[in-house]
Amino acid sequence: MPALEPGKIRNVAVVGHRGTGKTSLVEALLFQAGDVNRLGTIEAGTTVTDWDEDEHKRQMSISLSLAHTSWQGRKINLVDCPGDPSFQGEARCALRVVEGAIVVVSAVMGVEVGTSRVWKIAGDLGLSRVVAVNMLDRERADFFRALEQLQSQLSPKCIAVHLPIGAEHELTGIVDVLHMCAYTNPRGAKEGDPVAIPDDMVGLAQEYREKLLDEVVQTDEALMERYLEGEELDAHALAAALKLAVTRGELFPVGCGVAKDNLGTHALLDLLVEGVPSPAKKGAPMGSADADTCAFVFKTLADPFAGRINIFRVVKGTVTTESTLFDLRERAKERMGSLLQLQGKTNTPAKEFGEGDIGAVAKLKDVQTGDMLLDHETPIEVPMFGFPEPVMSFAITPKAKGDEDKVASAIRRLAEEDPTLYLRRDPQTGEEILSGMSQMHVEVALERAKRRFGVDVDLHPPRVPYMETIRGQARAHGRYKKQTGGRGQFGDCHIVIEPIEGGTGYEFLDQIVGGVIPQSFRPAVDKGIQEAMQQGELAGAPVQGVRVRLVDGSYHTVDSSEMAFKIAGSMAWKDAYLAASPALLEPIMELEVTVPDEAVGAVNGDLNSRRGRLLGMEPASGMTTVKAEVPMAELLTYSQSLTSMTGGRGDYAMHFLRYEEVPTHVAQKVIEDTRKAREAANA
Ligand SMILES: Nc1nc2c(ncn2[C@@H]2O[C@H](COP(=O)(O)OP(=O)(O)O)[C@@H](O)[C@H]2O)c(=O)[nH]1
Ligand SMILES: [Mg+2]
Repeated sequence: MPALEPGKIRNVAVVGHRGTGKTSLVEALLFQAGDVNRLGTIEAGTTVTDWDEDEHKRQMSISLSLAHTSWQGRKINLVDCPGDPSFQGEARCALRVVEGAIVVVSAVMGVEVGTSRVWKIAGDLGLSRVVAVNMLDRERADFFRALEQLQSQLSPKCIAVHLPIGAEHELTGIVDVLHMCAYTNPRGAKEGDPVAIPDDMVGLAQEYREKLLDEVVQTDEALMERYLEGEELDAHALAAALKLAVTRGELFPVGCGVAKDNLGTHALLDLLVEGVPSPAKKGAPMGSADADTCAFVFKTLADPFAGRINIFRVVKGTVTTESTLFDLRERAKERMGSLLQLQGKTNTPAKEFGEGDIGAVAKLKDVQTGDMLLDHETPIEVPMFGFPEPVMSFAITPKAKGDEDKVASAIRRLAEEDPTLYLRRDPQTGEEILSGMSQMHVEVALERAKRRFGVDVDLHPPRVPYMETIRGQARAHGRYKKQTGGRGQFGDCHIVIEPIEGGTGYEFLDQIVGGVIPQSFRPAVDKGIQEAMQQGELAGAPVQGVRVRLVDGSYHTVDSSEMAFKIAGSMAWKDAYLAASPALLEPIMELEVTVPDEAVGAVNGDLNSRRGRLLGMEPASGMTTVKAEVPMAELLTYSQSLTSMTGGRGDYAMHFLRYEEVPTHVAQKVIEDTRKAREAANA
């Protein structure tokens, strides 16, 4: 079978707030189109796209997962994305390679933090968006209230194309106002052919069809003329105009249903085919490459059986099992010999993937997420994912001593699969720091490391990387003298230390006149001071922002040595440092918290108690973003607090701003704690 033409493909990411039914919806779409015979459930762990052990255990999606189906002769690639902010890196990967997104919202909850977040990302990428209002069967579900929220909070151009018949437990089906028909099949069964709209729904259906028409014709002048001349527009003409408007991001069709019971999937599949652009219509999402064949790897996964699998989107040309492509990052050639078609965890061998299609390949050596594969070696621009910065950091230590290297290499492998996971060694505290999007994110990664690579680690809050500096000037004398028979030791120096404007760095000025210390020993003084500065006298933190002037000293022709001057330097340093008003510095973070309006008071009060300084607040339709500067030391456990203050509806990001002096009463405690820890270590 030859590769599909791009016009016959739809690439759609299924995104939204967590728990809105995305995975259930993908399952239902596959069921409706005949790809699975039984509707799997989250509870039983039997869905196609939540196939991972961790996903079953937590009953939520953790990794993006690929599925595909065919409807009206089109191949629809569905990328089921996790909604939890911990795993938003996955959704960002998926959104890079699709033309369209189904944004799933709950008919009970309406627009949530995760909805707004992903709406914005998809909008920035210029993606066509369809909204699916799910869970119409739940108590307090209200399609029309959700619709209003979509219009006021996301875009006034969210326009209903499907309507519920009844509500909550009296829901009996849905109406498709694009085709003016209805679906009223029994719960959980496959939806059959459309039926006539029930009598008591005809009026409402007509009202919404008019609204739809009004919106659509506004985007198309020719159609507008025909419409104003009183011409009856058929579903075909309407769909064509709708698709154009959706492609250009001028309209956002809103459908509805009950994913868990396979209600609304027939009309939604129709909408994906008729209303969402194909790769041919929209052009490659990552720009065009000056190559005949080009594929972009947007996810690497470690399959327990097939080994490493890379999921890619064909940007240009056709990728076949005969293709040998060049990896731009690795600057190495790879043969695409083991192409796979993925359906959740099930993979079947494939011969080729045409332009615009999404496929997978096993057995590549070094290819990873974010790589571009080309048929020639000329560099081209590779799109950036724009991953969010990690917000939670933990210090990790292996449970078994001596496992450090094994742990680091296991976690590095995981980080290749998940670019929102970072492992680094803090040069200051010496700790291995693992950072991610949340505590859960880091914990999931460690569970995987344990299962796959057999490494077991403990997590601790990381130590805050304090710094020390001086506020004043001081002069001190350091003299090291040991003359007890045989060759002795003699070093003697006078130094002046003072703050450097700007508060960073270190300078050493040699101001010795008349050779009172020979040239050859002066660097030793510098060295001794620099070593001593690694552990400041206040809290054992490195000292920065100091200029040292070596101004005077003396020496002994026989007993002086580099070692003696090093020690003399460090002795002078200690005295000078304590006399120069030393100060403790802490990292200050810029924090951006997005919460429902009603939680703003609690969040601000809490930030206040964390020594935060409010920078501003930006309300945006029901959600407010609070910006503040907060010391890192106060944010080590922020995510748990935010979750409890907002019932899980809050979202935050932070990044390092600068170092600042720790207020006296707090500094005293840090200094005291350090002293106790040192004593305990020495005891
Ligand atoms: N009542 C009801 N429950 C649903 C519906 N769709 C999904 N669920 C349930 O909602 C929960 C979250 O579903 P899931 O598909 O994992 O949501 P996701 O996080 O968006 O992928 C699960 O317990 C599902 O069984 C629906 O239409 N109605
Ligand atoms: Mg899911």
